[in-house]
Formats: sequence, C-alpha cells, structure tokens
Amino acid sequence: MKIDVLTLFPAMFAGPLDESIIMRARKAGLLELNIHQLRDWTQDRHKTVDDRPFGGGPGMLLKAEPLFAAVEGLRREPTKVILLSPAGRNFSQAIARELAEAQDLLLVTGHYEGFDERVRDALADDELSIGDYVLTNGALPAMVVIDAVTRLLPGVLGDDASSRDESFSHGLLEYPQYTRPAEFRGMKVPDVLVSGNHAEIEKWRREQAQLRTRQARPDLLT
Ligand code: 4GX
Repeated sequence: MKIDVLTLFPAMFAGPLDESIIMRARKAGLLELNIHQLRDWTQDRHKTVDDRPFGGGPGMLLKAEPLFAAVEGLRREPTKVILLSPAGRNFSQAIARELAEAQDLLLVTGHYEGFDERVRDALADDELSIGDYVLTNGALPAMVVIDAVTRLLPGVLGDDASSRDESFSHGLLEYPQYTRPAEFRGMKVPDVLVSGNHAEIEKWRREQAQLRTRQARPDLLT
C-alpha cells in the first residue's frame, strides 16, 4: 500500500513512523509512505496556504488552490482521499480494516479552523475523526490512522499477533494476564492460572473478559 500525507508539519512525522513494526513494514516494501509539505503547491512568494473566511468570523481556513493542486498532483486512481478532522466519522477498527483493503490512501490533514468547503465537496472521498477532542492539527490523527491500517496489511504482523487479533475482534476486552513471579509484593497470580487445568483457564478467561467489558466498556456489549 502507498500512503501519501499532505501536511503543514512534515517534521512531526519523523519519529513515530520510523520505529518498530511500521518501520519494518516500510523497509519490507509493504508500506510506501510519502510525507508532503502543502506549501510546495503554493504559487505566491509567501507560500500562502490560509486565508480569512468569507462572511467574517474568527480564524483562518486552508485555501482551496494549494489543496486542489496537491491532491490532483498526487492522486492516481484508485486513490482514496481522506480528510482528518473533528467533523469526520469516528475512526474505528472496522474502518481500519476497510482502509487496509484500499489501494492507495492520500491523507489530508487540516489546520486552523479547517478547509475551504470546496475541498470537502470536490476532493474528499471520506472524512475521519480520531475522537471527540480538539487537537492543534491533523498530523497526529494521520499517524494514528497510518499505524492502525499498516499493522493490518498482509505480512506486517507475525501469524501469532494476527490470530490473537481475530479473538479481539469479537468485541470483548482482554482478560487479566500475569507473568512471573507468581507472587509480587504480596499480590498473587490467581490460582486457576497456575493450576495447569486448561479447560478451567479457558472458562475463567471468558468470564473475566465478559466481566471486565461489562464494567469498563458496557457500550461494547450493546
Ligand atoms: N480527529 N483536529 C484538524 C483543523 C480542522 C478543523 C475543522 C477541519 C475542520 C482532529 C481529531 C482534530 C483539530 C485536526 C482541528 N480541520 N482531527 N484541525 N480529533 O482535532 O481528527
């Protein structure tokens, strides 16, 4: 998969995507990642990307011209153009799975008060939010999407982690887990887990996952 990102802050992307599983996927050629500076598509001396809203009001908007020039220059069919903004649909594991099937993604990250509405109308195939809180710009949301999608690409995770994932996708939280020592500062590992009785362990884990989900995330059960 190829993912292109349009941002005013390309330096923010150095680091998080240069480590661990994502970097391994990039080195293996499973993910081609290109970070682009939106200002490179401006025409004026000052490389202006923003302007004031018609009708007045606070703040600045990202101008249509550089965004249209950039998106039209970068996309090649079939590229999915995705805006990151608080007005998008809530990003989820289901959407990550959907995007992992796509050919190429072009992530367009907002700044200021948002985009000229014509960007949404004429360029965007989708608009995603990573949650109901306000960030300073769309770089972190773009990285969240890239991370969640990349780990689902075929070959990126080992078989172990992939099948473990399957069991999460039936919608329960993980059961409690422990590693050595069996007693730490007086806190003991539940007896059943050291009993060697695998049927009982299975049963305990199923119950604990249910219980934990009901207590912490009842919304997942509805
Ligand atoms: N999940 N932000 C985008 C600028 C903006 C404002 C309005 C479009 C419309 C965010 C989030 C998020 C802050 C990124 C505002 N763009 N993006 N930015 N939460 O808070 O995605």
